Amino acid sequence: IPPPVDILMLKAMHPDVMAEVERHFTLHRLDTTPDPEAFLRTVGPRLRGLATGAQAPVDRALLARLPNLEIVASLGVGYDTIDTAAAAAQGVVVTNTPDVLTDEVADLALGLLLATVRQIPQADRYLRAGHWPRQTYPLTPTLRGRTVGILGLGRIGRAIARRLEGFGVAIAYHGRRPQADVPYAYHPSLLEMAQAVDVLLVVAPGGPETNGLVDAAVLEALGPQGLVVNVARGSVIDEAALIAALQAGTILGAGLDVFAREPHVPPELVAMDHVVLLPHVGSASVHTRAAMGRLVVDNLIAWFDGRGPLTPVPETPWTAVGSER
Ligand code: 8YV
Repeated sequence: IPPPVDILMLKAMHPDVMAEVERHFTLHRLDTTPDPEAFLRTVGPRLRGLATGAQAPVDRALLARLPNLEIVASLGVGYDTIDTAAAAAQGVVVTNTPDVLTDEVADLALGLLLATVRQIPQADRYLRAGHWPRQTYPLTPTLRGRTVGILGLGRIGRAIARRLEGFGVAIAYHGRRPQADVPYAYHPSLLEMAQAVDVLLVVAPGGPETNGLVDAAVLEALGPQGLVVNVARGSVIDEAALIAALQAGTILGAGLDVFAREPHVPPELVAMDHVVLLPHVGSASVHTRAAMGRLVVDNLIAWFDGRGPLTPVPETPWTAVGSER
């Protein structure tokens, strides 16, 4: 029987994920090792797999310390913190956890949109503060009559659009290319879409290609009734421009699940009452996080059983036969 495969974890993951990894492999934790430098020097060359949550970056420097690494199994659909080019160059396959979180994130996006436009958290705070007996809550803006523009019509964007169909709003989208099989209006330019809609729902992946895509001009084009909802990555929006637009009333409000420098949330946002702020909880239900964790472990098991990765990312295409345990 070959010795168990050595797997590295950068930070603690969900206890169930860690238990499952330990059931099949030898688990090493970088965050609890007293001398990470010495650990990487001595154990680094033995490590063949890496399991990670998206928060801990997997960069070129780290990959270089793991010369015999075969697979990075990442928890989450987004993998902008992983240097996939460096991984590909090193022959390392990267996997993410698509599909299993699509409906959960889409549900949250709709909840956040409704919370933002109808001021649900604000109304809750109003009631708890005891204001209701003195005065009814002020009338709110509405979703009625709006056109929602989806930035990034991928798996999650489509799931959001399907839900929006039930809400009776007009739907438009922007992405790199039009998609033949959807009935929604395609805008080749984000700026032009922003002019045509009054809700901008951000679902595009993070990374250099989308960095700061939603800038001051796009926000201004949304107009004074405009709402921004972001369930993707904080980096897709120019956060300073968003704060300025919210302060100036260039747009009406925002619902944000993600921020540029998590878990840091700019105090300017916290101070404003016309924004709804969530601590990156899009996929964070017990049910969905369990499914995501399962898929991380299943990717590792499949790979080391020689079956190849289950859900490799396109940047590290997998063609050869996987490694055997
Ligand atoms: C998680 C996410 O918060 O899937 C993603 O891209 O942002 C979330 O599901 C994160 O990946 C967990 O580490």
